[in-house]
Amino acid sequence: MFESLSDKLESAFKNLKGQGRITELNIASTVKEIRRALVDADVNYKIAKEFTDRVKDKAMGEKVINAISPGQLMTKIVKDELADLMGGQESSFDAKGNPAVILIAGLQGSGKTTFSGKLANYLKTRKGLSPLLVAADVYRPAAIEQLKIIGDQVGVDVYTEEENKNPVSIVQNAV
Ligand SMILES: Nc1nc2c(ncn2[C@@H]2O[C@H](COP(=O)(O)OP(=O)(O)O)[C@@H](O)[C@H]2O)c(=O)[nH]1
Ligand SMILES: [Mg+2]
Repeated sequence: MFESLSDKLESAFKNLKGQGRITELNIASTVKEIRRALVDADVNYKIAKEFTDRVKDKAMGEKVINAISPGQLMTKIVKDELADLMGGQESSFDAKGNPAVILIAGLQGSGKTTFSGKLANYLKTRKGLSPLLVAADVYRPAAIEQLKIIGDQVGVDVYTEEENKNPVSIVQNAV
């Protein structure tokens, strides 16, 4: 997802640099391309719009049009705003308890299984922890199988009890 976002942003900047002259018009079209790239990367439309509005304001304010290297200044504005959008600084992940238990709850199809795989991968590769995924969705058909596949992909063990229909007892046993 981030690779495709970065490709799209790169192409937006390339177009801008290729223009020779930077005008309000091609700032506007670059900003529009950036917004589309963000929306494609699952950024909420309203947030993407606010983001690009800020970039546009800054670009106009900092006189990108008259800058010595307008493309670079524009890139810097977007980079700073992106860092800001992500929260500015890395927040620590607070996993208390031994083992720490994280409950992923949400509506069907909201992305729990996918997110669990990403989180497990993050905890393993970035935090050096040894996560265990626990399949406690006993309602959705093939939910357990799906988690096993995702666990396989990220190299994290998955605890399952195929015959057990009681999520609480599955999780207790897993702990
Ligand atoms: N676009 C997009 N699709 C996602 C994301 N996370 C999950 N999905 C897709 O949404 C669907 C449901 O995700 P899943 O993890 O199975 O949801 P669960 O039912 O809550 O476990 C799947 O087709 C996923 O590939 C995401 O961050 N962005
Ligand atoms: Mg699921």
